[in-house]
Amino acid sequence: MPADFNGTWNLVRSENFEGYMLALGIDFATRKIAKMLKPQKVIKQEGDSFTISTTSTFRNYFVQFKIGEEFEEDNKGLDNRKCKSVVTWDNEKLVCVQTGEKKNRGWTHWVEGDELYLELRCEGEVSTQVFKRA
Ligand code: 1AG
Repeated sequence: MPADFNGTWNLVRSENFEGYMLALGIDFATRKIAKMLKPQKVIKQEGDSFTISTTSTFRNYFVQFKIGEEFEEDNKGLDNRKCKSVVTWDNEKLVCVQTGEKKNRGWTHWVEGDELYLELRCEGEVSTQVFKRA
């Protein structure tokens, strides 16, 4: 029985988002704004189909996928690079591999109690974001 990610989640803390953004080549001014943000995620899960919308006062990001089906991801409003992405289950965790110009790029989502975790990876950098149910 896979984990239930459905719901509205608010960022409560994050680690090394700066390092992750540096690995993606995000400019200084954008990093200064981005690291102050408290984004909200709304996740809709129906079986193996997901939509994840991340909103903030600065930028918004929307991604839609089915487990195991590769899709073109354009990271619009983030680093604007295109990737071929695929999300799979690793037990109760959602694991996304984002193949493109940047090595070792991807993310993992999991739920622990009332918290949603997002680990973001790019090259040698790992950032962790923690969200709580709204
Ligand atoms: C995300 O992906 C994407 C949203 O959660 C934020 C995560 C990383 C940001 C990526 C690169 C930084 C580039 C520019 C910074 C500018 C704005 C930050 C905006 C943050 C709110 C959108 C995982 C997601 C699954 O696909 O949850």
